[in-house]
Amino acid sequence: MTRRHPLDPLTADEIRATAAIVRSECGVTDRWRFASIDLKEPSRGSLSDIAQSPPGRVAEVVCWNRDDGAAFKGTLSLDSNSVLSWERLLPGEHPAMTPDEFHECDTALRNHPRVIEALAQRGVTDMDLVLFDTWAYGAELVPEAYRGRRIAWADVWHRNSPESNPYANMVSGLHPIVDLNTMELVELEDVEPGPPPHIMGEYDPKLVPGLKLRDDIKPLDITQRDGASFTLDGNHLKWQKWAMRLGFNYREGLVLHTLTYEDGGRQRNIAHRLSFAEMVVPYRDPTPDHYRRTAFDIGEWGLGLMTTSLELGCDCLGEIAYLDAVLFDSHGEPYTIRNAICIHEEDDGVLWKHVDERTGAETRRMRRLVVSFHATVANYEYLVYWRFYQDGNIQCEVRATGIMVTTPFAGDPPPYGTVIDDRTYAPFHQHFIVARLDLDVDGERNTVYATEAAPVPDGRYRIALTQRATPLRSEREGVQDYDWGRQRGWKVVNDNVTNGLGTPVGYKLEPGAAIPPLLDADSPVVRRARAIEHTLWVTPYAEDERWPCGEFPNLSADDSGLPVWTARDREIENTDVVLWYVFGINHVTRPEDWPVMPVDTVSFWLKPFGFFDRNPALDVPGHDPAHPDV
Ligand SMILES: [Cu+2]
Repeated sequence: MTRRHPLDPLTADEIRATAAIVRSECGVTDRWRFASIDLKEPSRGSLSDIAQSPPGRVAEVVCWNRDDGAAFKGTLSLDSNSVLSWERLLPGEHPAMTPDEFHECDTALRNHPRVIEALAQRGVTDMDLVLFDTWAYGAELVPEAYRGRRIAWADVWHRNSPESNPYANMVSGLHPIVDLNTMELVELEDVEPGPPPHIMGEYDPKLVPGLKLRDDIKPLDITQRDGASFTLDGNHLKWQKWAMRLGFNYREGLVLHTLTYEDGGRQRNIAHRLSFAEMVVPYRDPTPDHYRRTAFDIGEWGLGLMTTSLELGCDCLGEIAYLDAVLFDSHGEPYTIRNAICIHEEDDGVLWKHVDERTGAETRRMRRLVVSFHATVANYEYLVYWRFYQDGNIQCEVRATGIMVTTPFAGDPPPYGTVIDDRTYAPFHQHFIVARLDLDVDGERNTVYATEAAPVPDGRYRIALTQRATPLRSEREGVQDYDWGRQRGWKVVNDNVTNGLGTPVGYKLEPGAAIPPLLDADSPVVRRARAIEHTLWVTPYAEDERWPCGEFPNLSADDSGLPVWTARDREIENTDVVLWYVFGINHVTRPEDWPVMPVDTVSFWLKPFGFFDRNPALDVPGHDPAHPDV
């Protein structure tokens, strides 16, 4: 059996042991709930000699007492079964939402006489067809009487039939407000709706009237008769010259650790850790059904907890390796998400090519390694793909799909969305993702340079174009925005290491899918998510700085992450830098996104820039070396 590595996620036994320690040592009873149980990753220093002195296994836990709301964060040694720290959360800090509460809230509401009555008034009497979709809040929008409590609000949806799409029919104007600790309905907003629209919101072929499936598609098989070219040893993944360690946690989902590329016999460092640290989805519609609707899918709900099992032939084609993920429920019991992470290779067209008049064509096909996971956050799905290429490129792609939030309207359509069906519109919204990129280009000491095109205005031909690279020396300088006019990008450079040409080695962040907030700086959403106000932030590595909108965005009023850390204006030159890259989708909803959205795809790239001396993919063979006759 493969020996566990200090960065491997907690096992089911370790999750059980963590819950048992806090029960026996901290007075945690059955009335308590767990919002998180996670590995406290060992410090990078302690990873240097794990064979001689492996770092201890430490778990980090957030849990709270449902009786009085008191919430605590603890760290626990799994080697000595002891409590290392146990601290109460500050006022205003609330543990993240849990899937168990989502389900309990649904059960409480579907059995509540006032809710049953309100639905009956609207002609909805079969409660089996109703779905209650609980959302988290910003503190400022919680009705004053309930502030400080663990309050959530809900949408109500209903299915036309037992297997039809619940998100096809919003019960507009009906919004329960619930205390999640007591599951008490504290308020029921009930605004009389207009007449229901006649819409077709089904995507399951058997429910789509008159749908004829295409019959002109022949099989396309992906086969690798000798198997895949990667090896997976526990969580350690090797493919051609790339090597990395795969991690997974409740909040970020997939994490990539210790990413290296082999070059001339040397394992060269590129990144220490890559992950998604936050996702902020504000709906830009101030009407009663939507004004509260801002999701922090990572900080409030957890991309890991929302991760769904992948299926061969549908989600991934070819020779696939899967990794399961082990998570916890709110009672501290472990469970497994089967096939949570998919690893496979893909053909990606031409890698490089030239046709010489005399010698003919030299063409190389490109192969890429893809590491992916899919999260379903209620109506929406996020498909996350990290891709590694033979030329040293790294692409991070996100595909948004699933079902849009839609609402019926009476009279003129509201200006905050697109009409997508009979008297029904889909509100505009944005998906901001904050990628946390802890790069280590040939070592820890790196400097980020903003690079810009700099045309020379005078000169004989008025054609000169130069490139300007400005080092970002402090956190204030590290706050950067996308600039199309100057083709701004960011190069992460190790000034202490030069390539064969004598220039410092670097990797460049190419800013794909950068979107502006388009929000007033004083809006409650921005106050909770200052991180989305800029395209890039750069901080010096600090172990406890992981959550750009704060550790506890649930019911938050202010962003206690990036804006607070960077206010110190620490030096970021020639040090272990962390880049926080904000990208996403400004989702101007389309009729074609209904009733299920074809994927909306966005990505950014990390590309070697002087990391190598020349094209590192010259050594890619022109044909399959195992089958030269092919
Ligand atoms: Cu969207």
